[in-house]
Formats: sequence, C-alpha cells, structure tokens
Amino acid sequence: MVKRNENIAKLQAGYLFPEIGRRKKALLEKEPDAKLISLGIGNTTEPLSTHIVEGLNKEVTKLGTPEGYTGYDDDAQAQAFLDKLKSRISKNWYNDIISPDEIIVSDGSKPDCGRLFFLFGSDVSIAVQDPAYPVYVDGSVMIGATGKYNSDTEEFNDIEYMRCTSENDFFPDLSKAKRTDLIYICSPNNPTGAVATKEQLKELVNFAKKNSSIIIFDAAYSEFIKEKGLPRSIFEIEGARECAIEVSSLSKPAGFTGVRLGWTIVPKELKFDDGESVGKDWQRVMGTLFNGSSNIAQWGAIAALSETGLSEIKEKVNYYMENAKIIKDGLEGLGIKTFGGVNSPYIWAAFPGKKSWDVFEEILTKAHVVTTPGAGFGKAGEGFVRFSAFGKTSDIKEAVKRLQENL
Ligand code: PGU
Repeated sequence: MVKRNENIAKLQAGYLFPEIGRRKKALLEKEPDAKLISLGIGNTTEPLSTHIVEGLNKEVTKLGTPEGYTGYDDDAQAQAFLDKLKSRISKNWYNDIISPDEIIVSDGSKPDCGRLFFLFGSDVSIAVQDPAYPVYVDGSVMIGATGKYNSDTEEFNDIEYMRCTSENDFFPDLSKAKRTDLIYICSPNNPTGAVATKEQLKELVNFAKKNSSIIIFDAAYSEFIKEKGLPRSIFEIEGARECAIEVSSLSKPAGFTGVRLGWTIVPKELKFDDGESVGKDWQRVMGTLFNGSSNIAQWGAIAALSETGLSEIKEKVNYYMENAKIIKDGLEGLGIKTFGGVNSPYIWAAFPGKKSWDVFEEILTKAHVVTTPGAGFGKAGEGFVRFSAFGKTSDIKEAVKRLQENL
C-alpha cells in the first residue's frame, strides 16, 4: 500500500464548493421537487456574446482545414495567435502598463494559482487575507508550506492570517501583519466584495518591498469595478513591478468559466534573493507542467479583447451587477447588513451571532436558495454568508422574494 500524502491528509474538509454541492444533493433527495436557485458558486449563466462565438467558430472551422490547422504553440501560426492575444491583453486590458512578453496565457487563474505553488515550493511562508478564496490556503497545505493544523485555533501554524473585517474595511492591518515570503491579496475581493483603494495598495506595495516579499494579486474580478479611481491592477501602483505577480481571467467578465482562459503577469523587474528572474522560472514551470491554453479558447479571447468584444463584456458585467443590486437591496430591506456588491459580484451578508453553516442550511431548507457559508473562506468569515450575483435576473428576483417570505 502507498502512504497517503500527509499534506493532503491535513486538509480538514473537502473543497468548499463540492461540499455545497453535496448539501444541495442531500436536500434534493429529501425534497425532489424543490426548485433550487443557486447563488452559491460564482458560476456565469449568460450565454457567450455574438462576437466571441464568431471568434471561437472561426478557429474551430480553421482547425478542420490543412492550412489552418495548428497544434502545440511551437508552430509559427499558433505563435502568431498567441502574440496577437498577448498584445490585446497588454493594450486593451492593461493600457500598455504591462508588456506582452510579461504575460503568460493559461487556462484560468485557479490552475495558475495551483502551478504557482510549484514555482515557490514548500519552504515559503505565506500570508492570506481572512476570509479568502480557499485555493490559497488549501493549495499551500497541499504542498506542505503551512505547518501543522492546530485544532484549538482551527488554523495552520505557519500561515499568517490577516483578518479582514468591517472594522478595517476588509483590508489587512499591515502594521500588525508578520513578514512572510508571499502575500495573497484578492481585489475586488472574493468573498467580501471589498475593493482595495490606491492608498491601500500603495501601503501594501511599500510593506512588501520593505520586507522583500512577493504579492500574489488575484484580479479575477477587476472588470466588475464600476467606481472611478479604484485600481484594477496591482501594476497601477508605483513599485509593484518589483514585488508583485498578478493572476487574472476571462472566466467571470466574459463568461469563460467553461471556455477557460486566463493569464499570469510576472514583471521583468521581479527577482529572487539570488538575483534570478522570477519570470524565467515561471516560464520554466509553465513549459513543463502546462501545454498552452486551447487554441480555440485563445481565438475566443482575441475576439473578447477586441473593441466589440470588450463592449459586449461590459454589458454582461452590467447585467450581473444589476443582479447584485437586487440582492443587496433585498437583504438590506430585511434588515440584514451587507457589504460588497457595488464593485464586485459578491454580497457579503452579516448574520451576527449565528454560525454561517447554520444560516446556509436555513436559507437552503426554507427558501431553497443556495449560498456560500462565510466560514468556508476562513475563521473571520464566521457569521457571514456570501451571495453570488451570477444568475438569471428572473431567478435572482425569485430568490429575493423567497428570502423575504422565509427569513
Ligand atoms: N480567483 C478567484 C478570486 C475566484 O473567485 C475564482 C473563482 C477564480 C480565481 C477561478 O477562476 P478561473 O479563472 O475560472 O480558474 N471562484 C468561484 C468559483 C469557485 C472555484 O472553485 O473556483 C467562486 O465561487 O468563488
């Protein structure tokens, strides 16, 4: 028999979202006629827009012709697509603050988060926001970078948990944070919906530079920022090129959760303590563990990042943000305090004094609405439930009506 990987054994529970799926299934076994509405996992529901579908179709058709066929990206034609895509990401997404050769295109930001663990190995120390997207902690546990699980504190000994609560506007108090090698930051934030301001990110960059740390900035929801003056990328902040990596994705803004396309930016200035380039090592990791994003998805992304594609993306984002407003107003109308939902597709709803899994169960059984319990994102998420604005507006309205009738 093979010995179980002890790091995987340290994970206390299953991955959050499949666990929610199990609870959904259990309810449906008891009540097969229940019409569940999912405001749980942040999964897009709106069909791809016309221009993007044309882009995808164009490539699929070409793949069936001798002259248009492409395989791995070592052939000239495949390289040319990739170059075109990187140049669009650089110009149309980042306004040229990032150069195309600093972008590595991938199949999404979650897989990139996974491969980043290979880049840094198990000897790094890690800080996360608490609450946080569970991949940062679970992935760190899997590679053995977190030390032992402490059942008294319900935390891993070697992780620096930076509490993000309404008292600090859901941004870590860096004056209290310990120095770590890596600092995971997500803005707009999953799950709290908070967006870091320029001042907060300046403070973060200064902190990272002072401590020679690397920030891993998850910008998967940048397109949902509506208010002017809020930073969409860590690289809008002076000094970030020497201390940050950014992961991003078309999953949420363009509805690519199933198509799969994202990217990671590693600036040329980012170096390890021995002076070696982080970007060069990242290329090495990706060259070994990844074989390029699907050429079909790349064509979809090229279309998505054109002028027409980007205006279609804005429409989708506005659609989901209308949903966010309906949820937020509905909850507030019930006297439930909410955060987020203005520059992010998540509404973080407070249920003080209650266990978030209990609130999750209550909403599931009484209203047949699926949410995500805050405790699944970390200890500071206890007492909160996350509502996702991804869904059909008619379902969102129905869900809010059921909450009003049943809570
Ligand atoms: N980063 C953040 C902060 C996310 O919230 C998500 C998805 C991703 C990355 C993943 O993006 P991809 O580019 O599609 O890989 N979060 C969703 C889905 C759950 C999950 O397991 O990824 C959510 O509901 O939180």
